[in-house]
Amino acid sequence: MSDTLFSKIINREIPADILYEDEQALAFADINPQAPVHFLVIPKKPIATINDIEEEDREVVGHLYLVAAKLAKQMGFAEEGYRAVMNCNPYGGQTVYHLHLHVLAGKPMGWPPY
Ligand code: DGP
Repeated sequence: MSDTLFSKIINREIPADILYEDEQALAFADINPQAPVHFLVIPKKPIATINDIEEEDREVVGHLYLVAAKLAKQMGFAEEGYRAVMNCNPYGGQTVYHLHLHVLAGKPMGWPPY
C-alpha cells in the first residue's frame, strides 16, 4: 500500500503529539479532536483498512486495544469510560488509509454515532 500521513508520523517526517510507542504500535493525539480526549492508536505495519487485516495481524490488532486500555488507565478515564472505534472505507467515515483505532473520552458518547 502507498505511504500515508501516518507512515510519515511513524517515521517522524511530520510532527505529532505522541503519547505512546513500542515496537508494534504508536499512539498520538488526533489533529481534529471530536472529544475532550481524542487520540489514535495505529500499528506500525501499514494495514490499509479493517478489510486488509490478515491472519498474521491478529496479534498486532489485539495489541492496539491493549495499548488503548493501558493509556485509558494511565490518563485516568478508564473507569469513566470511552469509545474505541475503527472506521472502514467511505461509508465508515475512513479518510486515512492506515488502520487506526480512535479513542475518544472526556464526555458521554452518543449512540448511534450519526
Ligand atoms: P478516519 O476518518 O477514521 O480515517 O480518521 C482519520 C483521523 O486522522 C481524523 O480524525 C483526523 C486525523 N488526522 C488526519 N491527519 C492527521 C495528521 O496529520 N496528524 C494527526 N495527528 N491526526 C491526523
